[in-house]
Amino acid sequence: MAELGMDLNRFILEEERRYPNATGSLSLALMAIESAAKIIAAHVRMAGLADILGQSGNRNVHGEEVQRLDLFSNDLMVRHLSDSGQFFALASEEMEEVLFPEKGRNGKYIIAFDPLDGSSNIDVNVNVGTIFSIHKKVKGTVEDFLVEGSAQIASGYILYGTSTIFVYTTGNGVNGFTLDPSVGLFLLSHPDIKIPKKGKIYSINESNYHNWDQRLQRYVDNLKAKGYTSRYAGAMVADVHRVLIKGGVFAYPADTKNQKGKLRLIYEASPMSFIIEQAGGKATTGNEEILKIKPSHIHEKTPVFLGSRDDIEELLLTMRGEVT
Ligand code: P6P
Repeated sequence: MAELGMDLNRFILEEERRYPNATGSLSLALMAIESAAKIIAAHVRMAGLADILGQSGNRNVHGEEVQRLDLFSNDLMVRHLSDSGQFFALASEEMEEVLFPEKGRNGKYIIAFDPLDGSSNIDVNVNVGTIFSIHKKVKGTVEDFLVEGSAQIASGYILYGTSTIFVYTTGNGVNGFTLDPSVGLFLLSHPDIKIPKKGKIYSINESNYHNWDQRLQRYVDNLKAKGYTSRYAGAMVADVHRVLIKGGVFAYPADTKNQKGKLRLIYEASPMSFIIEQAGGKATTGNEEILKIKPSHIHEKTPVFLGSRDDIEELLLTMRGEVT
């Protein structure tokens, strides 16, 4: 059993030892993400001083204004993941096409990531995060990304907040590691995370209320009547981490403005759903399990409802008209 304070690298290696046939490739893959995360954390902490605030003048595939720290974080992730040699292909929110790094030609894995999720929070010093999803390389083409989220080998996120926490799963539960900047190590702070069966928090952008399906409006109205409180940071990593720790529900639904919602499946919804389900929660589009969706392209969007089992089950009953 891992003890509190164990550093992430030792934890990764101890997990590897549980698999006699492990080659160490996944360990090296995770450690490459860890290294990039430490550097991103240092730059996020310095964002106000390092003159890398403000708009880069670029726009990403979704036409969204790209912050310079987004570009920096994406370039850093690409460099560390490529240099590790463990990844045959990289897909990123900030890159229109999949990248096949020269050094990764023998890589066993592929990785999809959002290098700096919630980047609109950068300039106002509110939480941002990095999200990653690791799959096996199969055909060695873009199609390797177009598989169900349930096939993920590992997924996780790094939340750059009051402290920096690295949360991940390889399908054997969820563990969280908090960065001790004085020694530059992620230390086990949240062993074997389990999401509360039911919460008292809902996290959704209510400015879209009038664009929602009326059954969703009814669900949220009922939560208020039951005394749930609203919390919304506008960064998926921060809002989902809160639900993971305290319970409740996070939602980014489809609406009349966004027919498929706003969040991207392979590098936002799918990795976060894997974490939530590994911690005992549920993740759905409102019609199907998120981890069962087979994407048709790497930037595909999906509605997202995830969180405590009882809360999501009640949401599903309401959306199906079985609860009024
Ligand atoms: P809205 C951040 O831009 C993001 O992609 C997610 O991190 C977050 O959950 C969502 O968009 C916030 O969107 O429309 O509420 O600002």
